[in-house]
Amino acid sequence: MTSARLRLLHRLVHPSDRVALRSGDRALTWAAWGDAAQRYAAALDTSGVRAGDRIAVMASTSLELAIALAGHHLLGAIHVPINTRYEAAEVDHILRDSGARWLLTDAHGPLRDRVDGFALPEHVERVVGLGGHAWDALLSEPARPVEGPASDEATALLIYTSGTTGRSKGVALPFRALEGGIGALTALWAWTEDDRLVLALPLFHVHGLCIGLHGTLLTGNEVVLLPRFDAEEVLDALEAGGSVFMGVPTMYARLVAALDAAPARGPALRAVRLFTSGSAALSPDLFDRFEAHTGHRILERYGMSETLLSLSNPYDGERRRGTVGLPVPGYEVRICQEDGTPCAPEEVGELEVRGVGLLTAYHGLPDVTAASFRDGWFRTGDVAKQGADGYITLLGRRSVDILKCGGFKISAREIEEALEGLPGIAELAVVGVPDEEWGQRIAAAVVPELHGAAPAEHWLALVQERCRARLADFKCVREVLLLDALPRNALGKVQKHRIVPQPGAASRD
Ligand code: MLC
Ligand code: AMP
Repeated sequence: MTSARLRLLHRLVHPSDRVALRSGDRALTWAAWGDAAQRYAAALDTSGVRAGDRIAVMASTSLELAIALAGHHLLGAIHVPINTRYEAAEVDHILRDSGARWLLTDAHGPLRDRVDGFALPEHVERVVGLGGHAWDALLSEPARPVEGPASDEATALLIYTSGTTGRSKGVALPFRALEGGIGALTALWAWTEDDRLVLALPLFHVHGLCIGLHGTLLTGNEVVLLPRFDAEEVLDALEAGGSVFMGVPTMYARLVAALDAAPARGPALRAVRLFTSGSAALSPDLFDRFEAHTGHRILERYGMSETLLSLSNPYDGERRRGTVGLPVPGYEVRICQEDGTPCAPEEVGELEVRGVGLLTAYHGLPDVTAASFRDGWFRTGDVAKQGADGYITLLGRRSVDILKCGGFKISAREIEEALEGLPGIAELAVVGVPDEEWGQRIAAAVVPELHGAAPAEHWLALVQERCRARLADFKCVREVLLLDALPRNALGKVQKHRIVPQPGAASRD
């Protein structure tokens, strides 16, 4: 019996001359991907990096990033992706918490300039620019077999995700989850070697990284890597022979806007085999408008960094708009009341998941890990209901402190902490306002010390200046709601659900 890790990587060690990856006008065959990854893994080994050591990767999408990922898996070094939009404090936390030994980044350009401005913790021994001189030197090492971990429970990825507290947590995903969970999903979606995936998702979250690159490793399809999402470029790549596209709803909103502007492009997309959506709720309106343009019913599915993809609409059966479908093979789900009693059909409760794709632990947080499970079931924090026919509908999150903007998970508490101590502000609470394009828009409810002292624009400018200095751009407050006091319950707890305007309601100022 081979291990999950070897099954995940088998196409790299028994390679072919078919194209695996494309980026701009460059292409890499399976043979070239496998050779480069083996050279890099050998060079890591020679440098003293061992299985279980952490390598942080804060780098733009590129062929080199895919080589690095595969090299890490060959050796069993843990790949720690970092959002390329993060600022110094956010990166510092991940580097320290993971204890990363190396940091891979871009060889040059704006991201590299930003990284060069960071003060790195001492345990980061090397910073390597992908595609630069140091990288070339590593890849000049002759390929040789390196011994990776045999256990399916060895950690392959440490993915940082926001929680209800300010600090992000590292989700340890083992080879078992990647091979089993993603393998089941790609089989369900009938991915084959003949598919060409158009991948414009970032490669630091499970949506782009795990389904996109690990799905490709398992299936042997071709990937067109796009460095960023641009609706026109995605349409071009699909028209040029792409067969699968995966996106977050904000991307579909932009694709529909592009098709509204150029409806003649819609029929060409009928040749595409599959469109999937996830990471945030796809509105029924968007689903319908996309179908009207292209004839495609988007396959919506549900996942989490901690569980990978546990629910999916069927590939062959009915793709029901507004639902996330049925359990992926290898997963079980249940919906429970607060005390753990299973809900009846149509009754609303918390979604719990168990199965092949689950994390082993939150890195270094045994108590938090234990508290996230109930009787072996992972508590997702998502609120859902299940119809009598099994289809599951998501209704939101238990915590108002977790926001999703453009598919990025954001902690309201982290933003509140960054905004502490601003002059003239007595109280402040961060909330998500429903937004058609972004899912949620970040707003700050502000109670000034002196009422009427300044208009909302003043507070917005103040708050945004602080956001820009301390947080990634996508966590920036977009709107200020001026209040006389924050609504509180009898115990003094802020009741954010009383602040958030409902869809269609006028925003307050
Ligand atoms: C940004 N803008 C906003 C905004 N966010 N305006 C209003 N509300 C918001 N929330 C503004 C910016 O200030 C900017 O304005 C302009 O919109 C463009 O913003 P941007 O952030 O630069 O856009 P872009 O780079 O195009 O990013 C959009 C996106 C990106 C959809 C491509 O958000 C993205 O890549 N999302 C994917 C995230 C992802 O992969 N999630 C998966 C998590 S895994 P200006 O004026 O500055 O130009 C997971 C599990 C699972 O969830 O199930 O998959
Ligand atoms: P992340 O922690 O970034 O992996 O985000 C996981 C969260 O994204 C889930 O807990 C859900 O709240 C949300 N999510 C993922 N897919 C969907 C979907 N199809 N519909 C609604 N929310 C989703």
